[in-house]
Amino acid sequence: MNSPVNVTVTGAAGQIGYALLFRIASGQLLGPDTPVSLRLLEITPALKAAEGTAMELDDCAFPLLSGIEITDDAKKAFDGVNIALLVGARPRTAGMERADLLSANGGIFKPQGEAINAGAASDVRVLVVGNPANTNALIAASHAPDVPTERFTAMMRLDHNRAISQLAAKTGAPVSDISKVTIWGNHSASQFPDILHAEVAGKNAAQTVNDQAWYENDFIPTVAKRGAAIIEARGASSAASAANAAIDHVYDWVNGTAEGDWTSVGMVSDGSYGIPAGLITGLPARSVNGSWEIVQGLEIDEFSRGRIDASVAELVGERDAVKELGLI
Ligand code: NAX
Repeated sequence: MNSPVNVTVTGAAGQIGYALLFRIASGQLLGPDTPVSLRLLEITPALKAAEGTAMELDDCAFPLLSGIEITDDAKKAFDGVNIALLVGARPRTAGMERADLLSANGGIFKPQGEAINAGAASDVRVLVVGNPANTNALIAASHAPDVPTERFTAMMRLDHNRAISQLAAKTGAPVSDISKVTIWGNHSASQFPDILHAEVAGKNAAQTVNDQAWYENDFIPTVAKRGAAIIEARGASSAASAANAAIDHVYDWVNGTAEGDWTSVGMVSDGSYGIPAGLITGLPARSVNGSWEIVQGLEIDEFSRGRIDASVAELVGERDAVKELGLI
């Protein structure tokens, strides 16, 4: 048995937190040989609800759960943290302008980045789930100068899993036959789910589907707007599927991506594929020896170029706005 890993979850009393914590404590995040010590960070008014969730975690008697701490103090929450799941964020409310949204989230992700910088373990890995995830990750990373920027990631995995599911449904293949899907750009409606390099049972997906109208008018909007469709149907935003994607992201980061496949990660651009360096953007990535590496050398056709550039332009706009607000 390994020694316990410190896992901090922010927004622990929220709906994703509720779907996520039990899976972490049961061993699905890090595997059956790794005990976890959980830190739950919440805002003061939600501490009581977080305590209720912690009581239920106790009542599961998970053999791998070595401890739970609940706090509203980011410094305490991130002291010694190995895996930080930043789920809590300020949602956009009616009439809220983009600058207000970015500014409210800056007020959350700046101090959390500082607290990670001050106290995290040297191997810390950060996944930002709270929206706008890519830009929130950028804010947190820019306040953690002592932590390599590659350790700050934003969640594109839910979009990635949605794309796999849609492609499987279209081709009639099992999801396990789908590989090499990529979600480029922002975790927003501008994202580009790319099947040009994807494979269905080892054959090129775009050629297997051979239906550009479906790709442009059905697949891409269905994946990109799936979050809104879930809200419409469920009356609440994606929670269990988001928690599942967070588990997948961290599990692969720690244990490596499947042989012959890659996944989609919101990670810092090194300038590959003409995406400005320093932006946190969806990219095709493999986890090698515990670090994400951008998959290189993919051919980008004209259609893909336009879609990638449009989503990247949105990210540049968000980055410029947070720069103007003094948040990075
Ligand atoms: P909830 O509103 O249910 O929960 C959010 C929790 O965060 C609340 O309990 C709140 O008290 C807490 N919180 C707020 N500020 C905090 C702070 N400074 N420190 C600690 N906790 C804080 O939202 P939920 O449905 O759980 O969604 C959480 C976030 O995930 C939202 O921003 C949402 O937009 C985002 N999502 C991101 C996805 C992705 O793929 N990247 C998909 C799912 C989800 O929409």
